[in-house]
Amino acid sequence: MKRSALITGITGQDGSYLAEFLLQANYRVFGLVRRSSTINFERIAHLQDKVELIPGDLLDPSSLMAALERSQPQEVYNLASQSFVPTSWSQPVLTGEFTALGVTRLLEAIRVVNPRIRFYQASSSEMFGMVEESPQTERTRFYPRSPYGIAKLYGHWMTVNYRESYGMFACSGILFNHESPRRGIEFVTRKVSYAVARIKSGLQDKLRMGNLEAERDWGFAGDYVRAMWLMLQQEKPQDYVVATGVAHSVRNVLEVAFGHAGLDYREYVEIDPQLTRPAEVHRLRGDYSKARRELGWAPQVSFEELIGIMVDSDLELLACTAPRLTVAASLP
Ligand code: NDP
Ligand code: GDR
Repeated sequence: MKRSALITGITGQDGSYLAEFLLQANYRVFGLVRRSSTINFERIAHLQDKVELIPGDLLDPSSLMAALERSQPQEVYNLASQSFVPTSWSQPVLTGEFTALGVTRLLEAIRVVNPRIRFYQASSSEMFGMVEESPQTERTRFYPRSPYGIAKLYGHWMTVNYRESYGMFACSGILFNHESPRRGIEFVTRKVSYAVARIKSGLQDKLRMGNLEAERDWGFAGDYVRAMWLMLQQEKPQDYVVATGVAHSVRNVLEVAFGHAGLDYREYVEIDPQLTRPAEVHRLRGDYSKARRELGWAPQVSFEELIGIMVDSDLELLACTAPRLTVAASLP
C-alpha cells in the first residue's frame, strides 16, 4: 500500500518542493487548495497529473475534516499561512486567523478524524525575533517582533500542546529563511534576483530596498523539505531547528546577486524608508546540531550557489517571457 500525505500550502514555494520530494519517495500526494478567482498553480503545474488537489481553507474547519476523510493520510504537512512579514502589520487579524488559529483548526480536525496521523507544523525562526543568544537552538527563548512571529509562536505551542495533551505525533520544524527560484517575488532574495535580471535585460534601472544591514541565515528550500519529512519518520515526535549555521546581510545578497551578473549594486540601489519595518529582526543564525545528530540532515547548497541559481533562473525566465511579451504588445 502506498503511503499518503496531505500538504496544506501546496501551491507555495515549500509545498511544491515537498510534493516533488514525496512523489519521488512513492507517496500518494494530496494538496489542499483554496478557492481564488484566478488559478495560481504555477509552482505545481508540472505535477498536476501526479498530485490530487482538494478544495479547502484553513479558515473553514469542515473543509479540513473533509480533506482528511478523503485523503486518509498517514502524514499531514501544515505549510499554509500568511507568510509575508510586512503584511502581518497591515493585516494582523487575518494573519492570526490563518497563521495561528489555522493550526488549531487543523490539529482539531486531525484529533477528531484520526489522531494517529503524523503532523508537521511549519514554525519559523521569526519566533526568536529579538534574539537572546546566537546561534539559536531549540532551547533559545522566543521574543517575536511581528504579528507574523507572534502568530507562528501560537501555532508552535499548540503543536507542542497537542503532543503533550493527546499524545499525538506532532512536530514543529523551526526553519530559518529558505529560498529558491520559486520564492515569492516580494521576499528579499527573489526581489533582488528578479531585479538583477531585469536590470541586466535593460527593463529596469533602479531597485528600492529597505534595511540592508539585517542578517539572515539563508538556505535552499529543496534541502529544507527533506528535513520536514525526516522529522515525521522518527520514533518520537520532537521539534528541530533547520538552518545552515551561517548568516549574511541583505547587503551581501546585493553584492553576490549583482556581482553574479557582472554589475555593481551601488549603482542601482536606493534606500526607501517606507520599506523598513516597524520592528525589525536584526540578526538570525541557527544551530542545526540536533537535526544533524538525530535526523542525519545537513544543508547541501551554499549561500553563494543559491543566489547564483536564483539570478540565472530569473535571467532565463525573462529570456523566455520577453519574446512572448513582444508578441503580445504587437497584437492589434
Ligand atoms: P508561501 O507564501 O510560498 O506559501 C503559502 C501557502 O499557504 C500558499 O500555498 C497559500 O495558498 C497557502 N495559504 C495561505 N492562506 C491559506 C488558507 N487560509 N487556506 C489554505 N491555504 C492557504 O510560503 P512558503 O512556501 O515560503 O512557506 C511555507 C510555510 O513555512 C509557511 O507557513 C511559512 O510561514 C513557513 N516558513 C517559511 C520559511 C521560508 O523561509 N520560506 C521559513 C520558516 C517558516 P495560495 O497559493 O492560495 O496563496
Ligand atoms: P523574512 O524575509 O521577513 O525574514 O521572513 P524577507 O525576505 O521578507 O526579509 C528578510 C530581511 O530583508 C530585509 N529587507 C527587505 N525585505 C523585503 N522583503 N524587501 C525589501 O525591499 C527589503 N529590504 C531589506 C527585511 O527587513 C528583513 O530583515 C521570511 C518569510 O519566509 C517568513 O514566512 C519566514 O518565517 C521567515 O523568512 C523565516
